Amino acid sequence: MVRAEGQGLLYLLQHRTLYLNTAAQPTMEAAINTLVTQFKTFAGKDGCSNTLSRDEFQNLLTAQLPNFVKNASDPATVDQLMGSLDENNDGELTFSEFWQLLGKLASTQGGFSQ
Ligand SMILES: [Ca+2]
Ligand SMILES: [Ca+2]
Repeated sequence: MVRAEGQGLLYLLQHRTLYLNTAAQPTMEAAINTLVTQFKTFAGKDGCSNTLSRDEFQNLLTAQLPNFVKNASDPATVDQLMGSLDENNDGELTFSEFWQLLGKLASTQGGFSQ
């Protein structure tokens, strides 16, 4: 009896792990994880995954946001966008600085006034 209960508990724990790993994650949480993961992937090309350099920013725009950001491959567009987001003008975008772009794109996409 005790053994059976123990096995049942083990099954539940295994099943729960399986659930956490593979079952549907809430859509918004999954979206946030995707944003963070992609930011780190592109930001990490120069070894510092905390910030996007200008080149990393351009690579991210052209690869991940080509339909939402017009002329994402145009250097002048990238420079202008980078300048508008880089609040402390250090030539690098933190996630917080980059996040402003996502907010604007999401607002535009949703038809929300800004
Ligand atoms: Ca970087
Ligand atoms: Ca900055």
